[in-house]
Amino acid sequence: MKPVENEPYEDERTALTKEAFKRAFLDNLFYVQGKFPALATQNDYYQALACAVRDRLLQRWISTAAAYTKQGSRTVAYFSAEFLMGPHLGNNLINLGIYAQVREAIAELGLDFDTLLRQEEEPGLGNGGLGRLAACFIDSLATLEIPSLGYGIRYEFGIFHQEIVDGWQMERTDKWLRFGNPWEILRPEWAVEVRLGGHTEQYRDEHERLRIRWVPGKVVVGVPYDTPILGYRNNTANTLRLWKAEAPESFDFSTFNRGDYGGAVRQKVWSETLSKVLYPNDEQIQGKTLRLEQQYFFVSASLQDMMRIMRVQKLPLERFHEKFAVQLNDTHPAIAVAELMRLLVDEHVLPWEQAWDITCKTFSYTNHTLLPEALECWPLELFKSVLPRHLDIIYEINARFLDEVRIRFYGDESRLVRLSLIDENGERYVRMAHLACVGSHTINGVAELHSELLKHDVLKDFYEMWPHKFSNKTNGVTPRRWMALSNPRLTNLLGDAIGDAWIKNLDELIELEPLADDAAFRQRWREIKHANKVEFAAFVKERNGIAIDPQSLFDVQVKRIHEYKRQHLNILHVIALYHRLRSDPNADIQPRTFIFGGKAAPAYHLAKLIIKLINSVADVVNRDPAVNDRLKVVFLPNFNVTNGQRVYPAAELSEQISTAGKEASGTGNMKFSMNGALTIGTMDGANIEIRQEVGAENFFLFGLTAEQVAQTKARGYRPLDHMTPELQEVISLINSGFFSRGDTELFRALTDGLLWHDPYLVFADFESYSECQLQVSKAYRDVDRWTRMSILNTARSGKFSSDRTIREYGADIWRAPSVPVRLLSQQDVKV
Ligand code: Z15
Repeated sequence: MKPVENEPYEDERTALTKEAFKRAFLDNLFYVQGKFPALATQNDYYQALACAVRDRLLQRWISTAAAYTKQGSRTVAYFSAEFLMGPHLGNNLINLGIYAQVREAIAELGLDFDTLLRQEEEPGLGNGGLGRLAACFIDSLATLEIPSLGYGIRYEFGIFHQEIVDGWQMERTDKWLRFGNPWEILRPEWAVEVRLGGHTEQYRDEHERLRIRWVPGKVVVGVPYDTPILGYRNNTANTLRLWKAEAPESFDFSTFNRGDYGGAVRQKVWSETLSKVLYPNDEQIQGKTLRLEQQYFFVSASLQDMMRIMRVQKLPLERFHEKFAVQLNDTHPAIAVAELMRLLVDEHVLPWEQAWDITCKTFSYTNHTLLPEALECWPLELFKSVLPRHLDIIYEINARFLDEVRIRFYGDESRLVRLSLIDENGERYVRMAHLACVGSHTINGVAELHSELLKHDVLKDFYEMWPHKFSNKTNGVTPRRWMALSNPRLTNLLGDAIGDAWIKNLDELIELEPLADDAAFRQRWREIKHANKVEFAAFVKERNGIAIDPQSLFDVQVKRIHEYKRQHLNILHVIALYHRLRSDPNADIQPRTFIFGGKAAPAYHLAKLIIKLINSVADVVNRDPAVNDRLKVVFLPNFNVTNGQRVYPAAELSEQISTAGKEASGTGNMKFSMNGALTIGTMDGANIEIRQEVGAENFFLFGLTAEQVAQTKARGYRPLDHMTPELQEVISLINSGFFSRGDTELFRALTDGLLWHDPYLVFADFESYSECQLQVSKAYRDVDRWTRMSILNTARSGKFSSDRTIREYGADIWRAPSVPVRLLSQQDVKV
């Protein structure tokens, strides 16, 4: 097939007009779903609509493939164990620029567009910030027209579905593929084999060269499933390529021939477990063999796929690093360093030095956390049993690396111990962050403070070795999903006020600044926030059965539940307010609705107990007529991308209250701010940069700084030094069983932790937080002041577009020029 050089032709099938859409929709209902209206379900209608949109994606996808094949330029490969995409339909309509037309077309067919949108099960193939960042990045890569591939795992079950039963989190499996997935295309012709386990042996090849042969214990096949990723209103459709694990046919054949049918079936079942389920931990590793196998599986499949692309484009493997820039999203894909070495040295017989040069020029590593429990280390024996050849390769990388260290730092034995890829203090481990650092030409953190702490703390020795490798790339989020799609009322107002160039160039929001002083504009701004709150209140009523007052301040903390994020600090303050109101029924308190949402890792008992406490407080407060006209507490079950899209537009106060120095960046903080919520937050992660941008007077700051946290700990933190009478009342109320029907022990693990050994310094920050919350209430009562602050938050949030982040990666790390795409039609492509 060859693209023909002529002007684009509007295909009848893929035109963007309302009429073409209606036709396509009815066509798909008949020929794809095989239903007629009397029998069709809402899901059939959704599928029919999705397929109509998909045709438009495919046209852009083919056009993009043609442009990239012709240009042959550098391609970014984003390696990530997680892609938390959220629903595709609405986003694709936004990026095609046809959301309004399609909405009308569906309405004219007598259907409810929002009901159809709600049919889509979101692909929840990630845990939280890290997976969602990957999704924002591939959106921005496509919008900036940078050739790129996202590589990951097509988990059959994504992040679990959270239900709340009697206040406790319950997990249900996420059967997101139940009704099929219209956004993916299976590419069985590009399947690859991945080996695992077994042992290695030496042999001499036909040229009498000494080589290593890896005799695997088992083999799986990786089958790619592709999802086209559209840019915003351009012709680019990049690819998200996710691998499903299957059994190789030859394998069950041989077992079957030996008469062992049961064995063949077990082999098949085992193979498929590799891509069966996402590990539901955010920022804490479990050290399970299957997890290492998953990581290696997708990394090996992806590197082999990239080598196939080189072959197709007739490029020699010596130029791998010129063709591809690979970004490692945390250490989860860091085994890629050893795998690329294996492929180049063992399979393609390149000399070690040349292979190492290619490898180091290919990879870049992003670190996302400073928490010690999140730094991946694999027990040596486990590692060896899964990847015997890679362990030898890592030993060789390490030996050469430590030789370099020895010369650079003459006589510094302890530095060798600290830098080694193998941790030998007691049980031996492979340190994945060290492998990533040694095998990458750049290393970055995800916010200014985080990158500084990396250089001077966690990766200090690497920084002293290679200062030039380090840089900061502050995170961002896509304004397409997090504003244009999720906040249509705001998008309309912005369109009237400043046009819609901001969707592609978020810095243009600065044009709003003067309007903060325009009373009529402020009025419209408030009306929009209010309408969003009314809509959200209806949703809460439906989901939780709780009536919340849209006149009250909507105070929101949504994110994974973790002690370092300090949801317990928030709920302690809620209890303090409750106590104040019960002690003085006439206390003049700003009415508030406290909204919480987030999942706890299933084995993280304390996080689950925090959820139980929030729900227990909610049960008491919401039923108590003495306060429930002024205080409400809501725990929104199953916080995910879809629910995020509902909550950010309605939020007025954004809770970003992590212990300073613990939250690498945060990205929810950005979504709130661009949607006009004010932040109450610590000097942590990107909060610092948000405050810098929006102005200290438009941000509610409290708490210890990272430096003060470190000092407090160095001196020996004693929670009781920070006890106040009010805090004492709060803890006593919990321990008295007031929120647990008289059970005085239920929350003991939580309160004892806070009282005796709290690494997150909740008590140390409690007073500062309570005081700051008083300032929030005061500001809220000055309606014009608050509105002005809100407008300025949106106006000054331009920096936090992931387009800016990706431009920085592009300029400083990848050096992959953009390649604009000319739209082809079917007429342009001849077989
Ligand atoms: C995760 O979601 C993050 C870091 C991790 O190391 C893991 Cl395993 C998961 C988050 C950070 O906590 C958050 O601060 C950051 O904004 C996000 O990654 C994206 O960089």
